[in-house]
Amino acid sequence: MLEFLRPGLEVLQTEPDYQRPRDQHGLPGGLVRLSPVRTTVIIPDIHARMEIVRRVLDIPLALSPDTDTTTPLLTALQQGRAQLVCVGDYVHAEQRAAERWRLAMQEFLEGFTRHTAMDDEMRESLGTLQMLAAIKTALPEAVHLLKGNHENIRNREGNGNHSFGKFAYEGQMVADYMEQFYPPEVIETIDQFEQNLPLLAIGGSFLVSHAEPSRFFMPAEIRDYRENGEVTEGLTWTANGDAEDGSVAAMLDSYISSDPGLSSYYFAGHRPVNGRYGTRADGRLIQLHNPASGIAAVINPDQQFDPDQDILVI
Ligand SMILES: [Mn+2]
Repeated sequence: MLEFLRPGLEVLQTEPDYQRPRDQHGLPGGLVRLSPVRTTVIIPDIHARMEIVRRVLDIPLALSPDTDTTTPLLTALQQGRAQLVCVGDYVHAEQRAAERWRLAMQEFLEGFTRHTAMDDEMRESLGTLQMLAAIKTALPEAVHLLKGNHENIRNREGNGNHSFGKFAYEGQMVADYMEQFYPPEVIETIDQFEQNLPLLAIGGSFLVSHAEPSRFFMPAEIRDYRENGEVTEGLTWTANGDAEDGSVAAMLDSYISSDPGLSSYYFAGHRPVNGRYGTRADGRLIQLHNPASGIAAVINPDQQFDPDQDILVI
């Protein structure tokens, strides 16, 4: 874990100001400015599905509209022609592992004297983090990992984080498991990695955050997110129906100055949808997280994004 997470953390802590404007203490802030000329691929909640990370890198992109040839995403990232934005929630298997969480819960209650179910969960969760840290380290300016509400290895309460429990006491079980089986240095490095993830990506005609924005946030508030837990909470935890009316429209109108012919969209994960996507906020918020399949949104610069064509099952 340290071999992958330490370099990943180093990259996050030293992101250039043009891409992640620094906060008042000189640390990379909560905003990511994406390249307006690259094709963007947005990946919703991965939730410990390591195979999704592998499949993402193979997504075929049609980078030249005049030919039929496609370029795999990994190649396009390496060539500086594409950028990848992951919306967070890298850890904690969901419904697919409900039975395993039930078994792991029993192991937790017995103090992990047995821990085979939990070992499997942790292999997938930590494995996913490891893969993403490796990709971020290899391609720092082309890959952007946003923070989700599950990125909370110590299961802390406060500064925008909450303890998590859905199929079991996932947050507490992971925190206890880490304390029992990993040295403090590993936990600290993962914690720091998570706390250094940004919250909002700004593209030419779109915005991306983990959850629907709970209200309008000014750029300076998001830049200074480390000091204001309400910003982290408001961009990572918002449930359907909990955002202030007009928050998505206000964000898009304020952050995006696209050409008047193009409609702008706000992309988020967090709340599950059926099929490839769901919409809220008068169709301006596109929700991408389908726990049962791999989803990717592909946005070509200077082309109108069409949810029915440009959201893929991978
Ligand atoms: Mn979430």
